[in-house]
Amino acid sequence: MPRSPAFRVLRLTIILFALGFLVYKLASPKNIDAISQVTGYSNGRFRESVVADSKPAQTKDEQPKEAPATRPQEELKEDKAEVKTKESNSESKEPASAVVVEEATSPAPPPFNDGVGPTYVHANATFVTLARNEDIWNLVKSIRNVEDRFNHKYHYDWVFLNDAEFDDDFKEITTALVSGTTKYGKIPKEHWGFPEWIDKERAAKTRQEMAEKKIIYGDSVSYRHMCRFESGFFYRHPLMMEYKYYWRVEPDITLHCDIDYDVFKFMEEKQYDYGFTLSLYEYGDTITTLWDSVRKFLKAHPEHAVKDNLMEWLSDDEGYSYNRCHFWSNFEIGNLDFWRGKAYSEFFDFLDQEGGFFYERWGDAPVHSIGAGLFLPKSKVHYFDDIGYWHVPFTNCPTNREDRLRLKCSCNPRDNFSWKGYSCTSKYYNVMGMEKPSEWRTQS
Ligand SMILES: Nc1nc2c(ncn2[C@@H]2O[C@H](COP(=O)(O)OP(=O)(O)OP(=O)(O)O)[C@@H](O)[C@H]2O)c(=O)[nH]1
Ligand SMILES: [Mg+2]
Repeated sequence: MPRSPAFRVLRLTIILFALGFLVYKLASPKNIDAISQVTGYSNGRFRESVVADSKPAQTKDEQPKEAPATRPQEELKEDKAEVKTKESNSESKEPASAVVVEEATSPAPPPFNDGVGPTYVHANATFVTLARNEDIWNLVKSIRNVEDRFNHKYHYDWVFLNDAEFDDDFKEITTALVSGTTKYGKIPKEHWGFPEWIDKERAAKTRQEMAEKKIIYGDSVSYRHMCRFESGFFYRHPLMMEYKYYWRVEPDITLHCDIDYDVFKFMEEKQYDYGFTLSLYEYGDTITTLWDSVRKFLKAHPEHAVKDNLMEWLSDDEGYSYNRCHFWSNFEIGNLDFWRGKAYSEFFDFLDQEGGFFYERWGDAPVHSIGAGLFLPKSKVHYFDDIGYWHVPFTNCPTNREDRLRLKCSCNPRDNFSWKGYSCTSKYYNVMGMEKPSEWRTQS
């Protein structure tokens, strides 16, 4: 359809106006920015240069020390209020679970941090254990007890002795458990065997008779070597020669209470030479002639029996006979120099010649007890009422409740053997002239 010239002019004008408006809109700064963000291109330069030109993120150190002077006071007040709120949140409004998580994820404390410091002056002391390789799993229990209740704070050494070579397993396990240095020694043949003067046939006959009488360990050769070694040789093994004090530990014992002081330094400071936890009467059939030999020795060496000794504890008739009281030697804390001294050395050599370790079954407990009881003043022998101790079948449990609670004891005071009729501890208190702990009667 033909159009008039006026209509054509109007249509052209409208198109030009619409195009002009579109160009104006697209050319506004806002749209240029939007386009550059999408394309990465802006004002003829790639966005990298835009980023490089922009101010880098502020680090903590670069933060302005003071608020700009131009900032309104209200704004500053608001900031301070926000900090305060955060602080008070962390102090009092933090949920309890957050605190627990923080504790659980904090690094573990260094080992032995409750122990003595590097400048602590130790006593010259060691633990000592006689054991076979196969004793290892009964022994770990003892070591764990001693470490947990005492030695994790002090790290005293531990000497292990054996009539055979210790195997690698024994050494690795015990070294891992002991917090001090461990040492392993083989017992020389002369200290573990029949001495040349022993009539082996007579010894075998004794064993046979004791087996028939069902005397415990009566038929055992190795038990006799053990008793002889503990009586006269453990303290002169080369590994023991560098020490002054020892604590004997056997497999399968329990320590019932914390020991909150250094027992070796205690022995040193108080000048004690022998410490025990349990005492009792020896099995008579194992020591039939022991006291006869003791009397023979005392007659030959009257100079060795000291004044104010424990003869009254060992004998009820001024030395005529032995009442069989002895300290139970599976636990001992003592001074090695006493065993190495002239009196006890001569005493042991005499008994060894007598042959009772093999012709009877003399135990190291009565031999040690008679030696300590006669050649030490009684003031040098100490009863550790506070050391909770168990070796099958007897328990020493601190007598007074106050001590049991303070030392976190796990023993039942009713099991305390020390005030029972078959114990010699009550007699020890009488002979020492000491007052018994207040609760002793309730445990007798
Ligand atoms: N190397 C070695 N050690 C031994 C031998 N016999 C015993 N022992 C150790 O000597 C100590 C005393 O032996 P035990 O068998 O405990 O004797 P006991 O305490 O009288 O008797 P138990 O009631 O059995 O404990 C322990 O430390 C034993 O590990 C042995 O033949 N060789
Ligand atoms: Mg034992």
